[in-house]
Amino acid sequence: MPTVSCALRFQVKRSVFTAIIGVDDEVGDKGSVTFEVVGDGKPLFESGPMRGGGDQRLVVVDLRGVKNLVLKIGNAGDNIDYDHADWAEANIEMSEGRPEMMGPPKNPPSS
Ligand SMILES: [Ca+2]
Repeated sequence: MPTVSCALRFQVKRSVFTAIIGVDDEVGDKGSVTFEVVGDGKPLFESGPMRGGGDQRLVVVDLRGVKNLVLKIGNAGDNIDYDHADWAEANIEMSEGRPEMMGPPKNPPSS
């Protein structure tokens, strides 16, 4: 399954990731995606397939002890047509400091 990843590195003990996930309204009821939050290689959240047309969820993930965070988007098993995935209002609340971006996605989407 093609995925796009965004990776962050942490240096603090306590942090929480929150976002509202869903397919962007600009594609109407088209598109299908999956969202995954991975901490230090372990899945912390998996949305399952989400479709366009208003399907959205609040995600709250405790990142206590996590040093490397990866946010992944998948095509939900079909294709990437209209897969405009949003991590709306994405926020990382940290006890101190700020996350460090680890670079561009390593696996760009393919059709
Ligand atoms: Ca799809």
